[in-house]
Amino acid sequence: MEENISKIKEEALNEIKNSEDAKKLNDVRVKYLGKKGELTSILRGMGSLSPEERPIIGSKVNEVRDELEGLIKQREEEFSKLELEKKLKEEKIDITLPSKKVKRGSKHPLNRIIEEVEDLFVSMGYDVVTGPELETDEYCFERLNLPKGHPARDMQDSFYITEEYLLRTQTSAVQARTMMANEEKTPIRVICPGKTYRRDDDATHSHQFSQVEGLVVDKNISLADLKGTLEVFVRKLLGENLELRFRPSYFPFTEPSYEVDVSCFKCGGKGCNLCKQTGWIEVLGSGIVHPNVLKMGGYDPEKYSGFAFGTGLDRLAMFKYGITDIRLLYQNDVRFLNQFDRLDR
Ligand code: 2NL
Repeated sequence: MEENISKIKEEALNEIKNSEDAKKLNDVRVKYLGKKGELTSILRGMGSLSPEERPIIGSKVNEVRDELEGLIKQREEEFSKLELEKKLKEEKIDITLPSKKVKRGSKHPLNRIIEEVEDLFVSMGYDVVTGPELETDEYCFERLNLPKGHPARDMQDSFYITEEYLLRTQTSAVQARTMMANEEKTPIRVICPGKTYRRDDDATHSHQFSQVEGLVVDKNISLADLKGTLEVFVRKLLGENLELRFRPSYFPFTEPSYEVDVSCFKCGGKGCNLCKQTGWIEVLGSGIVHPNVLKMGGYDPEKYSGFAFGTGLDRLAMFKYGITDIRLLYQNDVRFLNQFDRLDR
């Protein structure tokens, strides 16, 4: 019996030594020390031994079991240490590697222009006012001296939702609302930036575009105020050395009306492809507010006068940043937008 125990011990020691991994080692444990293991069955069979043999065999088995358990534990620790080393090697992080670049957004060119225009007019004492994009026929046309049947309110050009409602074709409705809302009829100095809608879509026209309009109403407002203000506006935004040219024109809401040209900022007025060889580029529409518009806004045209202007922010952004297709401003292609991130730094 004792020989048998020694033989089991030798075998077990060998197997423990030769087990290649934690799983094999566990198999060895089960084989010798488990419930049905070889050493355990000797203990179970103790009943058949003589009373003298029992304590001797019992203590021998316990001794071998303790020794095997100790060795298994030691081997287990070796395995887990190896495992950890392997993991550390495989999952090593090189903290000296350069980090992944954090992608930063950039300000959209249109928002740059809008903010610049707003800052400029706020510095001259104007308020920035916004209003709804879905407008009524009354505020979009009627109150701007465009009665029903007027050729400028051609159905082909506007997005009508119902007979009464349409997507605003210009932001003038906001100024009309501003005049109405001013119950004390005090002087007005506002700019109204925002999205506007028209039914076209090509390289220079988008069905949705952005405008800013301005309105000043006060006593004794004259053409000199209009010219001086627009000169400051254009020169601050596009270049201090630019010349302005006021060309008589027609708008239903102003009388007299002027289109404002600026000397070509590409060729300086000599003539190039941008100014179509004329030396001038049209940038603004403007005029002295029509008495009918003042009257409908609740202002007495005998006491008050005003000037107004409007310009396309898309066009201004295109000029300022050399963009040739207006649709680029609305497609939000990151390859396009990325080009503006450097301008902040
Ligand atoms: C243009 C021309 C213009 C106005 C807009 C206006 C508004 C009121 C009264 C009088 Cl409430 N006028 N707005 C006046 C002249 C021209 O816009 O070319 N826009 C893109």
